[in-house]
Amino acid sequence: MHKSKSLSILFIVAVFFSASAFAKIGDLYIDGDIANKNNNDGYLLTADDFNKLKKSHIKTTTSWTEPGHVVDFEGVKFKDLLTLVGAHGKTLRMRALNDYWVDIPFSDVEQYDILLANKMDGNPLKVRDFGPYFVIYPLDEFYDKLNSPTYQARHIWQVDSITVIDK
Ligand SMILES: Nc1nc2c(c(=O)[nH]1)N[C@H]1C(S)=C(S)[C@@H](COP(=O)(O)O)O[C@H]1N2
Ligand SMILES: [Mo]
Repeated sequence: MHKSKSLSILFIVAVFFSASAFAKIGDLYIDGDIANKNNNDGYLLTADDFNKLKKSHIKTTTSWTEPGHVVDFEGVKFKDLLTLVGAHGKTLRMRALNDYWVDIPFSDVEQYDILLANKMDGNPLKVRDFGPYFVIYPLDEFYDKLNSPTYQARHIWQVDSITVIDK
């Protein structure tokens, strides 16, 4: 093999490995007031890691999906996620790929047992349909309490990071 050719292969391999050090779609980064860390100051869950966690479901209609169709959302309950990272705090600052962010109080985790969904009717959520992660409340079950702009705004989709805040 020519030296220049093997050098260019080496270059491509180097670029590939360095690119893998950057965040990928489906990576979920949790930081802030957490006891368990696996990546600098935070906990990095790749899409594969997420898929290995215990799955839960919320079945509900939403104002973003087909009217009248009860969607089967699958994902990981916040309770389980917060246990995994050893979260201690009062607020979850949720951020999305599009730089939208919203605060969700821990009391919602207790009261509504909310879900970080990555599947809808069995299909993985793509970025174009709310993926990689979409916060879901049991909207039909608590319609009177949750049918408000405050809770609509907490239904953040395209989630990619969470900061646990102790205030
Ligand atoms: N990723 C992301 N999620 C988001 C938003 C956003 O801009 N980006 N807007 C929030 C707000 S403020 C509301 S009221 C609802 C809006 O949903 P709609 O744009 O379908 O009406 O989604 C919430 N989730
Ligand atoms: Mo909103």
